Amino acid sequence: MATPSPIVMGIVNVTPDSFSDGGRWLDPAAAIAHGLQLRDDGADLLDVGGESTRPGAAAVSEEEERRRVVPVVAGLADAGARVSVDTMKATVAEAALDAGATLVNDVTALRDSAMVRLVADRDCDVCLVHMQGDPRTMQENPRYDDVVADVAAFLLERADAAMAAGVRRERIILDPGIGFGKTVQHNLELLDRLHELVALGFPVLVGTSRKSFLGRIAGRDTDDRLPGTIATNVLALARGATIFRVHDVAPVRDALAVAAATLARTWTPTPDETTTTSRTTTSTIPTTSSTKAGPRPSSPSRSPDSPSTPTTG
Ligand code: HH2
Repeated sequence: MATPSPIVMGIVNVTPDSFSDGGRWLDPAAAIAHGLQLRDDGADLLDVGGESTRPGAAAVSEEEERRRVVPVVAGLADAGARVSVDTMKATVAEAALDAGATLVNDVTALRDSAMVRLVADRDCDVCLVHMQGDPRTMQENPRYDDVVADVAAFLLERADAAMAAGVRRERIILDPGIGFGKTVQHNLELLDRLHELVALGFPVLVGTSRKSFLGRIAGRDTDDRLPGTIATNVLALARGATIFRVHDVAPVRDALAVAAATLARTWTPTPDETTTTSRTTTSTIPTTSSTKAGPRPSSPSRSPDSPSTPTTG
């Protein structure tokens, strides 16, 4: 099975309280400069959010969220960047689409009927994210029968509902919602069996960047979770994920390019090398589709006392 080349989504949080970079890009000019830096670092897409989804984050009014997000979306879109808006509110999504966003990233998977209508009417891309509960309560003892089967059933049901409301199939992206109502064990299970979600037939987005389960495993604080972020994104690529939502674009982009070349067993020399070598290649990384994904070796059985405490972030 072939999957498209990795698409890197750079995170632009215009919030005072996001779990890893809250307050750093609250000023619109700083947020736009940061987004453009991420684009220069290799982001294909910039995800602008004005409300933190971390457990315990303060609720944000529609007006305040629009005030944070719209100038940044407009500034990035005017500079030619491809922009998505990370919001649960239809009015914010609408204002962001008006300002130039082309993708709605909704961690509630279009729970609000106004959001479904908006996405169908505007014929924009949409990311449907799995979350158990809501951001305030989601980490309070999350439970599943089989986390992968439960998440797959939910995402398929939401995709069907969206299509029934007029959203075109090719507009839909699925996301298992790493950290959204999941224990460490749930996150690991979802990542290791990600190919089961890829098999649903929609592009899959993963968001592991700097999340707390990486810190729990490696014993690292938020700022020191890049190695775990890279490891999980590379593993997700090998299982067929297409879009990678990250804070640290440049290193993840490099890791994904090398991983994709390895999986495809082919690569494209940089322009410098083209002038000094006569090497020929059969595909372009990252713009062609040749990554191998799909069935993978069976994993070792988990010990019954694996970490299962709910995590945040
Ligand atoms: N994770 C976060 C926010 N939005 N969207 C998708 N599609 N997938 C994710 O995994 C995802 C997401 C949380 O990360 P971050 O934006 O860095 O933090 P915060 O919600 O605190 O702003």
